[in-house]
Amino acid sequence: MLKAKNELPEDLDQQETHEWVEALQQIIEEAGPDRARFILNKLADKAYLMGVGNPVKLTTPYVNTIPVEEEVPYPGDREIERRIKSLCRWNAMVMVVRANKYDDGIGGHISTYASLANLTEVGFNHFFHASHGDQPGDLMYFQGHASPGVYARAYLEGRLSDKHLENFRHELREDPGLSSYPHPWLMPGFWNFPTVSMGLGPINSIYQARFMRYLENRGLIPVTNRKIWTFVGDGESDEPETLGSITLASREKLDNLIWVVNCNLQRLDGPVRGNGSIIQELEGIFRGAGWNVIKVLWGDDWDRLLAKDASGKLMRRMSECVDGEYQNFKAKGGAYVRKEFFGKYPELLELVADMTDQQLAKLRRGGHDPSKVYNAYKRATEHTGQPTVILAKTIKGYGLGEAGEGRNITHQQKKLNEQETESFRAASTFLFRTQPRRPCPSTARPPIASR
Ligand SMILES: Cc1ncc(C[n+]2csc(CCOP(=O)(O)OP(=O)(O)O)c2C)c(N)n1
Repeated sequence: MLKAKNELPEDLDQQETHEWVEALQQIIEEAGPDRARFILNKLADKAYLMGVGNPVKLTTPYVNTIPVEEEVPYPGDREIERRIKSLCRWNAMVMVVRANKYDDGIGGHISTYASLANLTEVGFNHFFHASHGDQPGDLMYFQGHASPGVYARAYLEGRLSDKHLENFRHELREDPGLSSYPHPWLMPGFWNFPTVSMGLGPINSIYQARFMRYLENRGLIPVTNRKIWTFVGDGESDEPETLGSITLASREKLDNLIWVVNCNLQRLDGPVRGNGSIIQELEGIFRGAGWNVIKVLWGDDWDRLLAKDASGKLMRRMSECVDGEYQNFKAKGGAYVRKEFFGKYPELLELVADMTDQQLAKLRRGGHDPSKVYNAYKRATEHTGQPTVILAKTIKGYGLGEAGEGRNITHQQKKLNEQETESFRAASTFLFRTQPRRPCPSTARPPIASR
């Protein structure tokens, strides 16, 4: 059998390890983290000179970057926001399914937005600024094939009509339609940038942030707190354009730039890194390039387990599993998670002895937890001197249940049968239409084009 790439070395002398860790703890308690950092750097230099190689890792353990004690409470109304998000996910899904029902092969994507919904909704509700007063507004680069979700949000805001949604991917019809992917020429006043050719959004966002700094520094535009937000797919990070200019962003200290990598661990036709970890790989790359890195991997239901993890085995297990295994955990249910994830160490089985299989299956990934995402965005917007990348772990096809959560076919999903649609509805909690159909507004002048 193939050996998993993340397998950690065994601790050959636990007593000795314990003494070193205790010594470090003592330094932090008595002299603070700066002193601890100094000593660790000194040790790393010494080790290098003594032929140990470079023992310093660019990656951190496979847990959230922001400790629970440092989180702020979520400021929004979770219930209302959950309803809005559910409606967006549902409307995005039916928009694509409906288009393909009446026009077989018209295309579109369901699962990308299903994984992204929480990441964009927390942003829309709390962080993204439209232009108003002196604030020129943030600039947005969205994952292109998540466009149905952005349309669904605009529909709830009253910016798009029923006809727009019915004519998804039919913008040349007489009635107003919606372009498949973001493009400001096709939908002026709606999309800021064209993004679907993977890699072009990310690299252009760096140039955009750089150019805006250039203009600010020369007094050509006012200095504001305007941000450039870029949503990137983890598969997209393999495009040479995506990572090609990231050192420019850190060299120029572009703290007006925030990237959110939607790490659903899948690309078009399979895992992004089946036998490795895309999140850890990206963390090393971005940290090495001088970016501020924030990992959002686990939802709050894991906090209780991590707090009880006296043996450290939970963190170890989290770090040693590879992405292919994580996809299996999502696709194969709670009993499988108990056996294959927690079952590796007796201490972990004990840790979840009071939980049902259903509860285990529902343990959330960080990218689907509004509070974890809120805290990451808050940190990112307050961070100075560096660009920030948020690595958010999500599930492709979140809410699709049997129809596709964490399955490799998910990307191409455009149709759902009745049973699959019902299970999505149950997961979404709210129905597509809670109100009678509105009459469609006049189509003579699409509202989107006039904004
Ligand atoms: C340059 C380029 N090559 C291929 C495609 C076709 N394509 C659309 S989505 C996709 C996979 C995207 O995977 P990922 O970036 O991980 O995003 P996800 O949908 O999984 O969130 C591909 C290959 C494209 N849009 N652009």
